[in-house]
Amino acid sequence: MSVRQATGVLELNRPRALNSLNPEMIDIITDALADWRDDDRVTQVLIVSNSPKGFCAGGDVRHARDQILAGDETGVDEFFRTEYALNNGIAGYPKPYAAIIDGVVMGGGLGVSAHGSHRIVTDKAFAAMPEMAIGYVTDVGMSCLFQRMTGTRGQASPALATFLGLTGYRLTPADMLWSGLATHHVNSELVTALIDAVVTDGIDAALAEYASVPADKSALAGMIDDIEATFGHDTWAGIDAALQSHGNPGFVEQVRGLMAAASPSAVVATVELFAANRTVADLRAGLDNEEKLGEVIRRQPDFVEGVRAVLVDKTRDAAFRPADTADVDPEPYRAVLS
Ligand code: QUE
Repeated sequence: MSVRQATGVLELNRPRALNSLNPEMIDIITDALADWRDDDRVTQVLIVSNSPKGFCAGGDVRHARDQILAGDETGVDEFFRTEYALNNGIAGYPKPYAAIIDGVVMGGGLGVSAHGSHRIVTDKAFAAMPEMAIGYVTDVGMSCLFQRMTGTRGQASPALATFLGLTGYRLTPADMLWSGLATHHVNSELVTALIDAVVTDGIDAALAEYASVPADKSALAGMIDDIEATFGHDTWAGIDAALQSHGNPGFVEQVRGLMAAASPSAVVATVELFAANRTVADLRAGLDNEEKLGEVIRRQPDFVEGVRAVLVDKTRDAAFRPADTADVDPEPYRAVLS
């Protein structure tokens, strides 16, 4: 973290773990934003990655798993509480907050970028919320924000939001601009020049000079009719039934493929979360729902098992229990949501 002229610059720099956010990084970002909020010498904030491999892979869920295995569930609760407080602070930040995403951004990485005023993606960027594979729920405010984004499409879609959370679909730069996850696109080779221009000229002037239109069209835009026809339900049972009777087998096959490694409990819980967060008053209330549901789901075996299979052993052979969504009771999840 540094101040360059009037820009507070946050640099994610834990390349060996693809910048996954640990408690120390969350604290450093939180404290820097608090300092700069009332410092008249700082007029804007920029968050970037020092790693050529990407922006940020998510929260440090391996560490969270180790803590749970050591019996410290409440320590993990505290980590997620501070992370979600940071997400909310970014959404309400009184100064421009710009993220430059030049590679992968997932999970917690979206939490420290998507809530900002400027989400700049390069041609190398891609985004996903892959929590279903680790037995966790869509979080860091995205179960709320996804449902409210309008993008160049000009219209919010709760069905699209639920699709993104349940499938972990990888959005391309064109998908991100269309859906509203991104606000601007810049060619990857121009990132260093863009950062210098942000510092010397300000974010908006720099973007007026460097922003461009991505080469590809949004594939997600071509899927929206299928998504609206199937994912606009308040329960997994409703979505599953719509998929079973849907007239486009190619789309259904794509969805089943994307969800093949999903935790059944995580899927059922996440649909309940999206339904609850469709109507919450603000992001903070949406994060409260994620926080409460997260505390329940992290105490079920799928989280430890999913993180093991995806990130520790990397065998992708998670044995989730229950193994079928039909055997998951949504009631304990509903009970903590408001
Ligand atoms: C779901 C997640 C995460 C994930 C994969 C998922 C996540 C996370 C990482 C990750 C990726 C590469 C690393 C690393 C962590 O992957 O939160 O240390 O090198 O941090 O399916 O939520």
